[in-house]
Amino acid sequence: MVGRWIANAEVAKLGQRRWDEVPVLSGSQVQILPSAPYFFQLLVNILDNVSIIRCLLSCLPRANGYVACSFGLCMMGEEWGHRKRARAVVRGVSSNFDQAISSYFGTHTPDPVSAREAHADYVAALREQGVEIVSLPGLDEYPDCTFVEDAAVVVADFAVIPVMGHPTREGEQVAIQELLGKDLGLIQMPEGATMDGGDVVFFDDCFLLGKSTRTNAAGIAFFEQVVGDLGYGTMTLEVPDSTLHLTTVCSSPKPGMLVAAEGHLTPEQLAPLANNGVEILWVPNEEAYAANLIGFENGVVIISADYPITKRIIEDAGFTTRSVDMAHIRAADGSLTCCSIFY
Ligand code: CIR
Repeated sequence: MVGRWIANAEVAKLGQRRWDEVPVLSGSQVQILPSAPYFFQLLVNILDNVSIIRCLLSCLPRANGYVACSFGLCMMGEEWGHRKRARAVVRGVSSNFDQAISSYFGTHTPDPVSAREAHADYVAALREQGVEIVSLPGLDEYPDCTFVEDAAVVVADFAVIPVMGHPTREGEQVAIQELLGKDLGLIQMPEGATMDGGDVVFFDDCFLLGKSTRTNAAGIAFFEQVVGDLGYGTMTLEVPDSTLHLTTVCSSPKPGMLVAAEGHLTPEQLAPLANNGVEILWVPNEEAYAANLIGFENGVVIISADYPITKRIIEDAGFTTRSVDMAHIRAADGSLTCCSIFY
């Protein structure tokens, strides 16, 4: 049934009227959905109208001009149940990692050998937390392939396959799509829309979405509709051009809590969340890179090594930290969350 909701989302985006003609990707195949019974069509229409109202409300102008919120988003709680930590897709470092794109945090030429060592420790840190690792081989022809987060976004039992925002990275998605398609339904973003998974922060009942140089308005609109039909809210944040992705400077160590980097995001932008009871830990601009971390239900947070202020902030908040030296991953603008897709 849920798959049909997704089909309906695509109908609206693609301008098609016959919902049973909409292709939904599953594995490497395209399936044509069967006709729906009348009562289900009725239900879909009602949901559609709810979606339209939500959409209209999200278009209301905001005083600070930065934030657009979906209606009814983010019932913040301490509930871990929505977060997936059982398995993670990771991918080896390309032998051509020295040609990876590096325009933000990267300050020196990426080195494949050192990056492989860092990646191995990263994978070890995930395994220590009981995560089952599903590892794909690195690809010579895709220097950035280790940053799998950008290639797919898991939403409940589905994976949204975005049109990635940098053209050199497009082919990275093929193997990831095939792999995730074995366990999840696949939803392909239409051409014209762009999004990198790095612009999506899952926050339990809602998704925080970064509008960035990689993620455009159409990408956000498509994603909003897909997750809205699955019962999630969204909140869009303007990512400054000085910042690659939203996850680069914002992550969530546990439900109800965000870590954000000063100088990249502002308290005004996050005020709708803070006003809703979300606790926000700010890390100073000079440690902005460390705002990207991975939390686990047992209170362990994987953090990047050598950011002492952030380490103290996280530990003072009651977490136990596990540091990974990310310097050689950072050289290609990659952070902790970029190297995995949890599902
Ligand atoms: C890129 O520019 O696409 C890669 N060099 C870095 C991608 C990092 N991914 C992420 O923040 N999610």
